[in-house]
Amino acid sequence: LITKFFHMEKIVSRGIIDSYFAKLKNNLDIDVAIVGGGPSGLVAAYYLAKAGKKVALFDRKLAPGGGMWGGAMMFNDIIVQEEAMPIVRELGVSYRAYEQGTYVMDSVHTTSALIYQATKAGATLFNCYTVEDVVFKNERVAGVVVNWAPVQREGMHVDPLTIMAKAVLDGTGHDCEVSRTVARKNGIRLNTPTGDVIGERSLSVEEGERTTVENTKEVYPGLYVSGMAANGVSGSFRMGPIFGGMLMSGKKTAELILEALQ
Ligand code: 48F
Repeated sequence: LITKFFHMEKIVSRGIIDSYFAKLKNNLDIDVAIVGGGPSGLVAAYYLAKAGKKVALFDRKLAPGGGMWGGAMMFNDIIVQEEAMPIVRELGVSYRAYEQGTYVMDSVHTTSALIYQATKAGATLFNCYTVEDVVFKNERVAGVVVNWAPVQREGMHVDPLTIMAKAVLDGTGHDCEVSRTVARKNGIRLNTPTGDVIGERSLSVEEGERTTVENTKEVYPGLYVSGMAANGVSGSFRMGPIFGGMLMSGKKTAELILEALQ
């Protein structure tokens, strides 16, 4: 019995290390690197993986899902409008019709469904990773520079690694972290009215929802924005706990990237 348990411990450790490093090696050169596992990033990951692309999603949190887990003020329900319901239905999320073409769903159920469907479609999820920079090649964004989130949080001086990708998606939410990093480099102009990250405006539901989808685009060769990052980059409104725009933005990004990769 003692021998059996001794061997089990070795198998557990070796199994995890073998599997994890094979997964990491298999994702060093991919089609799409998604930064941020909020609703828009997860939906983009789902549609890109479903279309057969090699997709990895990086999120600095232990539990990806971004700002959707907590609903509003930790009241764990969200609202989605009719326009986005085809996505909700495709992802198999349970919902209840509410008023005037809106639907209510449990935020924890919805977030976990998005994570499940994205990974089941074939996207690989790397949690506890911070994307601290991008790789530049031939005047294009050509990959992401990654480090352990705790390394960054502790301020440790540890160099990162790189993941090469044909397209990079900034789905980092309100902070627009990847786009800000790119815009800071000398001589770079983003595809926005000022050439820079403009920063989000105050809350306006209809306006914010509409512009989230409109602002979903390639902001620099190889770099796309979705969700709240799309609105932050282009200077549009936030919208609070209505999530249809986030889902539609994720789907639109996937379509734009698929078109570009063809
Ligand atoms: O903010 P977030 O949920 O992204 P989103 O898809 O959705 C926005 C809504 O949740 C909500 C809203 C709708 O009413 O306004 O805010 O735009 O998720 C962003 C994710 O990105 C991760 C972060 O941990 C979060 O899970 N993230 C941010 N910066 C980095 C990052 C980074 N540099 N590296 C890795 N992950």
